[in-house]
Amino acid sequence: MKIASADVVISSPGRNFVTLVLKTDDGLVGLGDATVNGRELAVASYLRDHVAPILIGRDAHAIEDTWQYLYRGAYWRRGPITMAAIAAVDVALWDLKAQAAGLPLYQILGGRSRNAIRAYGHAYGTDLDELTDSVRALLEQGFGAVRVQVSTPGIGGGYGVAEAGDGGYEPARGQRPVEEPFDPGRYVRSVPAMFDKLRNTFGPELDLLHDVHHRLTPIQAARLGKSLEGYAPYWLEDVSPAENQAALRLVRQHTTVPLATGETFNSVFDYLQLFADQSIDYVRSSVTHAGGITGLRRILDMAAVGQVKSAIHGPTDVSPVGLAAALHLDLALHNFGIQEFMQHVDLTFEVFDVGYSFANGYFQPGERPGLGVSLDARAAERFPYRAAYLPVGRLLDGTVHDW
Ligand code: KDG
Ligand code: MG
Repeated sequence: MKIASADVVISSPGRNFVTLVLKTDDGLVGLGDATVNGRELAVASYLRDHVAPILIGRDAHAIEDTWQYLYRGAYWRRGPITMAAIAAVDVALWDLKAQAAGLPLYQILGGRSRNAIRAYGHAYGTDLDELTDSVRALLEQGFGAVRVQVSTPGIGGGYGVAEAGDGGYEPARGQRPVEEPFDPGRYVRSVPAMFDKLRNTFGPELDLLHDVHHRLTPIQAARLGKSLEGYAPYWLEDVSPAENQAALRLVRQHTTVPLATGETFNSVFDYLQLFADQSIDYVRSSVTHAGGITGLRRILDMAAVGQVKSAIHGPTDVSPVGLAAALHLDLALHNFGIQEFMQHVDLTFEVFDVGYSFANGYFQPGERPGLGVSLDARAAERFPYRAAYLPVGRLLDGTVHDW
């Protein structure tokens, strides 16, 4: 089974996606997600101009060899664009291998380790009443774990919160980055009030997650963690800028609140210190941004040694192809924790036909051979690329802030 063609499809059914389409000489089609939010065209060029030409004629079964060939062979290792491109090739090859075997991908990855995949949804509000209604709506869909974000009083907006009339939260919005104000002091004071309201309303059973989105210094994060312990959060995510791994050691020394990080990481090397120090509980990398199934499995096997669990990144900027890959891995992994589910809009499914399903808080990857996802190239043409950028945070004095 040889790779006969490699094409890149950029489409925007609701938001931008970059999809690699690999075809084999015996007529199979494999898909990989290469979407890097706000930098889509860079990874599309990397694939089209530098990777596609050297894939043609290669053995489609040689997944590990192709991963190493692209990773080591480029000389310039790691980085979000390189690793998303490698991820797309890797996932498309796993898709092909499983289709060639006539099996759903999770079977090739070792088979089922659990009956179903527990997922958390996103709730948000511009105030606590709106947030409470949003949590209630997710409970009605069967979620037992919910990420909760609320606007900071006196500041407004905020990470993970849609303004009225936005039609749902989408982090990349704007032909230029939207600039959003942030005040760490007010924010750190407001989060315990949010947890207090939600625990009083929904009781102790509901798993509540909160994403700080890299915005605190280590000591601010430590104080936030301590102030939330009585509310038993499921986790605090990305409490401080993720590239400073030592920061999390400091946070860990001060609080027993579980910590999650890694959605911006792309390699096992990003986690070395975190694992050695035992300073995190959950790995947040996506299949799409961490070198595919091959790259992410390397990270998660290392995580397992320290009882660290998976929490694969699943925002809307991970396409249905990237989400399907995550679900097959989730079902097969032993150290699975939870899967993020930020729901794609209906328009997205005019381009992607998916075999996975969600009911009562749990996913199934489905039994179709391979990933179980197909792409309608004709439909994709109806949704051309639209520039959309992630927001930039600014402190109240105008300084650009971590976001
Ligand atoms: O592209 C950025 C998004 O993926 C990010 O804002 C989502 O933080 C995020 C999450 O936890 O899903
Ligand atoms: Mg996050």
